[in-house]
Formats: sequence, C-alpha cells, structure tokens
Amino acid sequence: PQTIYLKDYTPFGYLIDSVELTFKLHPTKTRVLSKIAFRPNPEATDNRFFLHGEDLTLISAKIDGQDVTVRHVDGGLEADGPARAFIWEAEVEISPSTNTALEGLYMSNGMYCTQCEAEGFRKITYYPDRPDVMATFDVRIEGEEPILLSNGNPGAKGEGFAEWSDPWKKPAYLFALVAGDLINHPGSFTTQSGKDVELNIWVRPWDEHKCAFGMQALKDSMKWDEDVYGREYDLDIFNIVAVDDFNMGAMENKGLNIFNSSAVLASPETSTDANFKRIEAIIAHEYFHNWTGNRITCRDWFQLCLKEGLTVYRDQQFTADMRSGDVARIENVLALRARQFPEDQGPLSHPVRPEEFQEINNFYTATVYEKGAEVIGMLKTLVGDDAYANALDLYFERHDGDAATIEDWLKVFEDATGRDLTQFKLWYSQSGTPKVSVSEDWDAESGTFSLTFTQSTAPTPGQDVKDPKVIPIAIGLLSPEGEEIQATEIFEMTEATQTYQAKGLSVRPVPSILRGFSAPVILEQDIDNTRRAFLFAHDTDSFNRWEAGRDLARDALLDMIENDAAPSALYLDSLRKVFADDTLDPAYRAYLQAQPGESDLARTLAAKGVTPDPDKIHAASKAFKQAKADALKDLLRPIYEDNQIDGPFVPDAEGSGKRALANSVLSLITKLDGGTLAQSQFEAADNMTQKLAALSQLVTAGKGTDAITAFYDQWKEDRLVIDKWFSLQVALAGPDDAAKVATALTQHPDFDMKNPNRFRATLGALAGNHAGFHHKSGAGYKVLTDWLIKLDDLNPQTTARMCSAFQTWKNYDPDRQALIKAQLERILAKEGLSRDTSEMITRILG
Ligand code: B3K
Ligand code: ZN
Repeated sequence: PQTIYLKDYTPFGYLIDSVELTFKLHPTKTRVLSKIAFRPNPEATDNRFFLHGEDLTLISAKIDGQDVTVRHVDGGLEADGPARAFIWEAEVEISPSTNTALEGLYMSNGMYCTQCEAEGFRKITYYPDRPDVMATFDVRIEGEEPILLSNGNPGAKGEGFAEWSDPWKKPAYLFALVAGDLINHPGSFTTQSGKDVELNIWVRPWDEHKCAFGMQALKDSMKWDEDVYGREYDLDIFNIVAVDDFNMGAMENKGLNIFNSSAVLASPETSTDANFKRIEAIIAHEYFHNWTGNRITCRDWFQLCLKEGLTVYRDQQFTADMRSGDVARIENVLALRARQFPEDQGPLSHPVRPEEFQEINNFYTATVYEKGAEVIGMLKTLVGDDAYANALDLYFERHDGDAATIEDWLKVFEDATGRDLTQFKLWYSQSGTPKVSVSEDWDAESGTFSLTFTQSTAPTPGQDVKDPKVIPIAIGLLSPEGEEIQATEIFEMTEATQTYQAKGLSVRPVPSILRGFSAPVILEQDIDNTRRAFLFAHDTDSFNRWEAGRDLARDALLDMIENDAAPSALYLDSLRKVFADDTLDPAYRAYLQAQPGESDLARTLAAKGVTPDPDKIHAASKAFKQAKADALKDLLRPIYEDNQIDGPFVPDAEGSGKRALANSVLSLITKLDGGTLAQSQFEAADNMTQKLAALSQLVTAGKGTDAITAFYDQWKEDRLVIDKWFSLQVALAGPDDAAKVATALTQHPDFDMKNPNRFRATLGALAGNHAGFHHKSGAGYKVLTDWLIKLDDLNPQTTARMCSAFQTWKNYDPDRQALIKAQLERILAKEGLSRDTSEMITRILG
C-alpha cells in the first residue's frame, strides 16, 4: 500500500464553482448523475485532471456535452482536462445494499444513508475527493422513500423526488443523503440575530419517544455556541438522522448530521445516565463542527486535529458548563489516560498532526481528538481567557470559508497575542507523553520554596529525539494545616530543567502540582503516602484532591500485586474520612472511591519496568474492593438511602450524580451482602441506570443468571438495550470464562456481525475485559482474531479500529507476547486483507 506524506501536499489543478447531483435510488443499481463546473486553479502547478473513484461503474462521461475518453487509473480516472473552465458530466452506478463497509452510500435496515468522511465520497461518484476542494452542492433525490434528505436548505419537493441546495461551499466529505421511512421529532430555534431555524430529529416510528433529550441538547448547543463563541447557525434547517448501522458515533455533514442511533436516541427506561451524558456531548460536538470543521475546514487530512481537537475542546467546555466542571475534568482525564496514553506509549504513537498515513481512517484517534483538545486547553491556559477569545474571533474572521492548516491556526494566535509559538508547535509535531519529574527544596532562612522540574519524552516510532516542550504547570501552595497560602499560578516550563520559586514564606508549604491536569504529561513526584493522604484530605483543587486519592489507591494496589501486601490501612483510613463528607458533590464523591482499572494498573506496571500479571491484577483489584467495602461498611447504607430519588428520572447533573454515588456504593454493598440489595434494586428500578447497575452487581456476584434472562425478555425488541446485554455479560465474565461467553454470544440469534454496535458490544467487550482477554491460554486473543479476520471482508474500518486492542502487547510476558504475535501474523497473512487493517497490524507489530 502507498504511504501519503504531509510534505508532498500540492493543491488540486482545478477549482469547482458548483456541483449538481441527481440520485436515482435503487438498492443495487443506484444511478448518480453529476454535473460539475471546473476551472483551472491559478495556484496549482500540476493541471492533471484526476478524479477519485472507487467501486463505481461508469456509464457515461462528458466534457462540455461531448463524450470523453477516460483512463481508469489506480484510485480513480483521468481525462484530458481543458485549460479553461468546463463542465464535467458523469453517470455512474453503485450498489448501496451490498455496501457493508458503511462508507459511501449504503443501506441500514432498508434506509439509505451516507458516510463520506474521510474518503467515502469517491464511492458515490468521480470527484476530487479532498477537503481543500470546496463547492456549493445542488442535489436532487429520486426515490420512493417518503423522506428524502440532503445538505443545506430544502427546495422543490414532489411525489418521488426532493431537491436540496447547500449555499455554503463545502468539501465532499461533508456531503450527506438520507432516504427512508422516517418520522421527525420537530423543534425550532431562534438565533441571536432573530432567524428561525427548523430542527428535526429523524427516526424510525418506534423510536419517536427517544428524541426529546437529543432535541434539547441540540438547542442548548446552539445557544451555547452563540453565547460563548459568538457563532450563529447559518441555514434555515438543521436535521439529525439516527442510523442503526454506523461505524462511529456521528458525522457533522452540513445541515444533515447523521448519528449512530446509540449516540442520539435516549429514554430513561432504556438509557443510562452515562448514555445521556455522551449523547449530549456528541450532539454538541457535531453541532459545533458547523463552525470548527465546516465553515473552516481542513486543507488536507493531516490537519485533522484542526477541526477535531478544537471541536472536542469545545464540547468539553460545553459539558463543563452544563454539568459539574470538576467531574467533567476528571472524566476527560480518565478517558485520556485510558485511551490516549496507551496509544502514545506504544507502537501506534503518532503526533497530534501526523505526517504520514496509508489509510486516514486509522488516524481518527485519541491522540488527534483528545490530546488535540488538551493542546488547545494548554494554549488557552498560556495566553489567558481573553486572548483566547480574541484569537478565536480572529480565526473565524480570517479563515471563514477556508481549508486551513495548523500553521494558520497558530499564526492567528501569534498575531492576536504577540506570542511566538514556535516551541509550542512541538505539541503538534512530536509524539509521546512527556514525563515531568519534580524535586522540592526549602530554604527556611529566606522562606524560599523551590520546585525543580525536569521533562523528558521517550523515543516513539520514527522519532528518536524529543525536544523540550512548553508545559504550563498549574501550582498552588497549601499550609501544613491545609489552608491555601498561594492560589493557583501557571509556571511556564520551556527548558529541559527549570526551577519554580515561591519566596517570603513563613512555613514550608505543601505544593499541589499540575492542578486541573494543566498539561497531558506524566507527573512523577517523589512524595510519600502521608503527603498524598494530606492532599486527599485538603487539596483545594478538586482535580488534584481526587488525583491524590487515586495515586494512593494505585500505589496500594501495586503493593498488593507486586509484594502481596495487605490493602493499605493509610488509604482506607483516608478514604473513610473523605468519603464520609456529605457536603461534597455526589458525582465527585463517587469518583473519590473509584479505583484504577485493571488495564490501567497493567500499563502502570509496565511503565515501571514490571511485567504485569493479569490474574494477579484481577485478584488484587477484587480484594482491594472488598477491603474498601469492609472499611466503609457502616457508611454505605446511609449514603445509599440518602441518594435515592423520589419522583421522575431526570438525567441532569444532580440526578445522575446521586445515582452515580448510590450505584458506586451498591457495588461495595454487594461485596458485603452478596447481592441482596442489588436484587431488590434490579426488581424495583424504573430506569436503565439503576437497572443496569444492579444487573452488573448481580452478575459480578455470580447471581446474575435469572436477571440476565429477565432482562433479555423485557428488552429483546430494543437493539440498543440488547447491545448492553451483550456487552455486560462479556465485560463481567471471569478470566476463565470471558472468551467462552463471547463465543457463545456470537452464536446468539441476535448477534449480527454487520452491525458495528453489536460487534463492538461483544468482541470489543472481550478486548476490554483485561484478565479475560489476556488469559494465559490465549483464548481471548484467538476469539478476537477469528472475528476480526471475518469482519475485515465486510467492514475494514471497524476491524482496523478494533485491532488497537493489541497495541499494548509488548507490555506482557514472553508467552503472552508470542501468543499475540501469532494472532497478529495470522491477520496479516489473510488473503485480501484491507489496507486499513494491514496498516494497523504492521504498525502494531513494529
Ligand atoms: N468527523 C467524524 C468522524 C469521521 C470518522 C471517519 N472515519 C465525527 C466527528 O469527529 O465528529
Ligand atoms: Zn469531530
């Protein structure tokens, strides 16, 4: 396969003034007619007329009304393009119903839908399918489906056809079409300048009752983007469509967002608080793309973080504003550490802006998205809130309508703030997670407290040498009594080693470092557990307070794993004190007692040079939880009772916080009562949050058999709930059973490998069951591999994405490494392996 390099970028030889498309829909013989007005691009040096195209049957091609001879070349076609403006017309035939890759135009349960990002439009018609080619689109859809949708504003409509017109220039990856038997959940929004926008969420009739929450989230997002970023919506209509078969969460097509039904449909009976929160964030994310992604798009796919990092950052800000900011930050950091850190510390490590790829779909990663968002957050911390706001205004003003680059983005910040961002740019170009170690010094005589920081980043694939980065380190100082004696300050680290000083202090302070997780680094502090317990009890920064407790818990667990130590009395004692504090926000309190997961512990051990033993980790995690339950015993029932809610289920911050706390307590109570309370919660629950939490506890306690059956019988008609049913059984299976349970579920009549949600619910859950997946027999590796090999023929994108389950393989012992390597080689040896999967496996093998 061919490698594409950032350094090779050249503009396309032609510009497009307008695109007209006509679709004559048919499951196996859809005709797509295109009429495209090209003219030579004065900025291009290469005027080759090449159009991308994949899996298309060309019926006819004309230039200015005359048939032309085309040359079919790798990835598309070529023709002799005139050196003047001309009209290209083509007719192609495609087969949506046999398109199982879910890219291009495909069918999901009888409805037509599209997914074009990144390079799917070329499966619809011949086109310069690259984001720097932007055009207005006029679309006519002919089909018997009652609802026919595309981007932009609606035009003429009649029996068997509908027309749509998108006045905003856009790249082809933002094109969308939907046709099906759908009903709309309507809404409306009046923009800040008084324009009325029609809103719709389009679903199958039986999903109508699951739309209200998404609609509210959409309105909240529209308002928030006006209030916080001054961004107004720019069309008469905004449509969202729910689709069951979808490779990822959702897609920001201009005016016609297409969502995985799991990322938009919700009701209290069928969705958990976590689902509601995720839906709110994804709706916001896709909506925010209207400005950061659509109005300003990317010049090429190497610039993906320009839209994704920024849009994730914006959706995180939105969530923090809508819910508790403290909890939101903890959740973002947990996700970063669970998904981005392993990526950045293993064979798949790549810069936030990669410089090469074979298959761009493999780079929609936690690094581009979540680390990309952290980079924006650091930039804001460094320049300050006001300067950030000015820079964003300038960005929208200067680049509206552009296909921009990271250079453009940074230049805006330089111009708006007068700052030189040359060194900061390393965050975009160098991969790996920096380690920051710190040592303290106290000079009692002068009252000077010093913190000396040293940063280093280990080599990553293709990058042996790393330079010091700009790292904003938020520091606060506490008195020995736990009073804040110095509020948070930003120390700007730019050298490999650098010292921060606070002067004129009367006592030696206790520092609280990297407050709010002010940079995506690994902080190595040589402090003892008494200090951690102090910070856990007193830190005035809520993030660092939680972090101190987590570090204590982690060290206690590592001590149990490595040295067969007993659960740390210091930790349990500290936890008891903090956990008893009922003035704390319930959601935050739930996180205070959460312990690091098994994969997290495995990675922490590996980073210390210790080979993780999955069985030991599993056993220690269970024992630790038991010890917490014993230590907190008398507190648990009252907390559980205090956090029950009378009245209807509301998925807001308050309600979900109480349920999170009650359910976290339930998980400890189950360790003491063997599942009695879980059983009654399971029977009484009128909402999925409590139902599923109770079911999880019953299964974990080995008492889940009847509840599993009852749950299935109650929900067998609801695909999204049955996904949870598949996933939970695999995720909670014991180490010896996980592979068997997953295999058995793949035989279940409701298992459908073509549906990415179901596939992930089953096989993704296996990969997430640490001790089960890494079972010494190799059964976990084998089952996942068998299914990845099967799926690759149908859906390369989802297959490739799931290969990352193997990315940590070099952390394990030689036997496990050999077992995994054999499976990776088996995948690689498969005949006709997709470019997507082949690139992933090759990189993972290293
Ligand atoms: N931009 C899409 C992701 C497309 C993924 C293509 N493999 C959704 C999002 O980030 O909002
Ligand atoms: Zn996005």
